Parts: sequence; C-alpha cells; structure tokens
Amino acid sequence: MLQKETIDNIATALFSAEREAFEVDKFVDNYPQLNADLAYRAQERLIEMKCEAEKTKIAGRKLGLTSVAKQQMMGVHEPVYGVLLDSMRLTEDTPISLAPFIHPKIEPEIAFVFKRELKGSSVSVPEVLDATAYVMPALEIIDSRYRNFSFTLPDVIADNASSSRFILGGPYFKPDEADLRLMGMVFKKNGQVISTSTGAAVMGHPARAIAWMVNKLAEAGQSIQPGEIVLSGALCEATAVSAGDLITVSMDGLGSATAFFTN
Ligand code: 0L1
Ligand code: MG
Repeated sequence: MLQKETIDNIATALFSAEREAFEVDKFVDNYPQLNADLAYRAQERLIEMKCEAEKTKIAGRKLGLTSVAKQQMMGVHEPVYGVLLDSMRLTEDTPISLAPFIHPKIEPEIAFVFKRELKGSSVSVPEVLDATAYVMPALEIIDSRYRNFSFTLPDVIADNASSSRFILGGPYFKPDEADLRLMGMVFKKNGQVISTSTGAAVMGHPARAIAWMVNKLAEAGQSIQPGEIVLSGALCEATAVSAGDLITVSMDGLGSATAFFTN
C-alpha cells in the first residue's frame, strides 16, 4: 500500500513537472526506500499517465548511461532503460521549439528498428542483429525533470531515463550493411565539431546495450515488439541546446540526422 502510494506520488510529480516544464528535486531524500525495482514501477506508472493524457502509445525503448564514463560519474555499473512514445518522435524537417522543455540537451544515438519480437534472459549480440530490420543515425533530446540534472540511479529510472524527444535520420540500412562497432561518428553544433566517437563507445557494441536491456526486461516478463524502435545509448556526452542551434550527427557508412531549434 505504502509502495503504491510512493509510486503514484513520484509518477504524478514527474508527470506534472514535464507537462508544466518545471524542475523537481530528486526523490531519494524523501523516499529512502526508492530502489531500482520500485523506480521502474514508477516509470511504468508515468508512462501509463502520459499515454492516457497524450493519447499516444509505445514506440519502443531507449537505453541510457551506456558509456563507462557516464556510469563512473554516477557510481553505477549498469545502464538504465526507458520507454519511447509516438508523441516523442520529431522529424528532421520541422524546426523544434524550445518552449516545452526545461533544460534540454541533445545526444547522438544509433536507432534499431525490430522486425520481430526479441525476448529472453540470455539474448546475445548476434540475436539482436538478427531480429533487427534497420539501423539508422538518430538524435535524442534528453530533458531531466530534476533540478540541474542532479539525481541518483533510482531517480533517473523513475524519470524515464531523462527521455524527452527523438529524431530518426537516414537512410535506413540493414544491420549487416555497416560496422556498428568501428563506425566513426562526428557530432556538430552550428558547423563546429563538438565530439567524435565510434559505435564501440556504447558498451563495446551498440547491440550489446540492447541485449543487456532485453535480458533485463525478461525479469519483468517484457520484450521488444516487432516494429519497435530502440535507441542504443549515446555515443558521446550530450550538449545543451539554444534557439538557433543546428545539430547534426554523421556516421560513417550510415548517414546522418539533423535537428534545428527555435524559440
Ligand atoms: O539517454 C541518456 O543517456 C540519459 C540517461 C540519463 C542520464 C542523463 O540524463 O544524463
Ligand atoms: Mg540517450
């Protein structure tokens, strides 16, 4: 009962913070019982609330904290995952207004689109690739609802892994048409290179992050569904965005994704 109340309180606060674009303080101080398991339940409740309010549905999943550097910064050894909704999807050709956001950042990701269900507790990298229809460059806008992006692991899980919006680039390739591990990536803001990286920055191979998530989802009886999109985790540090910023990511042999921000 107390657990249900805790989950509802946290989900409701995060739902309102996102809807009205204000920051909240992390919850672990007031809810010391908040652990990763409870936090994933709060995330599920938050997603239910968003689906109902936005009349939308699940588009897929995302991973976060997939780089060793980010995990070390948070003092954790595992990534986190969240849910992507249809309402979070933006397109490259429409300028993105900053109005709905709190303190948005953007980061380059590799998106996977699945052609069949991916389920199991010991799923491997080849199995992820085999179930993948297409891969493409993507950009993820993260917008933590926590003051100054300051949170613990359970806090960020409850907040749907800071997810806010995503943009798929192109063209679409079959997973065996690119070397997702050695593939180079250039991330630019207003024509200036701000980061370079390779696919291997995501847990050695972006499909490894997805395999980790599928194995974790199996504990809760969940799986990736055919047609779902999964963002495998950022290839480098996210960067803050302001009105007028043009962001591009180019990936060797995989194409590019672009986002332009306005007031
Ligand atoms: O997609 C991400 O890597 C975000 C995970 C949560 C951590 C953050 O907000 O920086
Ligand atoms: Mg991300």
